[in-house]
Amino acid sequence: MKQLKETARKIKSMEIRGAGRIARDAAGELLEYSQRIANDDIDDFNKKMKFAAEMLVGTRPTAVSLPNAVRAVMRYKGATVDEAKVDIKRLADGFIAGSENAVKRIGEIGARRVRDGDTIMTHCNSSAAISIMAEAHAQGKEITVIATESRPRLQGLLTIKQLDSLGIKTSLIVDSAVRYFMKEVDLVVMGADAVTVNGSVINKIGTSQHAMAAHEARKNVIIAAETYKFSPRTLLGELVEIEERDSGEVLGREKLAGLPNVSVRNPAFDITPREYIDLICTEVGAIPPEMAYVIIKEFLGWGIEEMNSNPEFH
Ligand code: RI2
Repeated sequence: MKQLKETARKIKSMEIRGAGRIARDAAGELLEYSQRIANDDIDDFNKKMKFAAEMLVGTRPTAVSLPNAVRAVMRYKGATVDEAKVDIKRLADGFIAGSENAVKRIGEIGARRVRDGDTIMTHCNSSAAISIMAEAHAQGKEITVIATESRPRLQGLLTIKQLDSLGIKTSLIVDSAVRYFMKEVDLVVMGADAVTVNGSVINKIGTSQHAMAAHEARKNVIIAAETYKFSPRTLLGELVEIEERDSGEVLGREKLAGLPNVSVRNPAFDITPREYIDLICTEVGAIPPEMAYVIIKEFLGWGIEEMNSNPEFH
């Protein structure tokens, strides 16, 4: 229980972050938690697993990869605790390996859209988006990257360090300079925390500004997103909740003291409508955003009939 709580805390505080990593770590935690349950009573075991699943899913509301990963593991079957543990291991290991492969495959597929000499703009810190840039670079294409700081958490600094270690030339810019630099850009590549059934993309706050500026300048926008970032619940008409984080991330609490009329808003994500997205690059292929439904149904395995009869979705 202590370790479960610690993992949940780390996801909430963003020590563990990035939609893909959150999903893999949640699956890994469910596996480890299950193996630590000593009780032989299957009903009690199932109850404990459900409790752990709910705790993990409750940590961050927007990244759909998190409930999708948890759901993938919680599909386990077993008449006894031992059987259940074996099945959980199979499912969790399968999810984690599949996720790692997916990020690699997205790199290979996405790199085909990158030409030698391209300048790529990116936002925040997405391992799937970086996989595309890394693969293009590994193929010998000379690319230059423009990366935004991504306030308030400055994940852009992680991106420039990763790109630098790969030997990719990168410029860091402030978030408000996106439109200013768009004329120098050939391609915008960003990640996703969630993709809805109508092909809208939810990603780090500011993503929609990148996409709109790119659209205005007639530059292509590629979203790098594994299939488990597509949201089955949106098929039932639900909206993806946008996480609003602590205002202290923006200003620091102390700076607000003595300003009784001021508040700070801090949404972590925004929604980019599909008209501003040229391609979503998944591990099963590069698709137009209009094909999001097919991914949810065919590759995530959740059809509307199954969801209607599954209490987890209600
Ligand atoms: P990968 C991150 O969210 C960013 O919004 C990033 O674009 C997205 O997850 C996907 O990241 P946060 O955890 O899965 O920083 O591609 O809030 O690494």
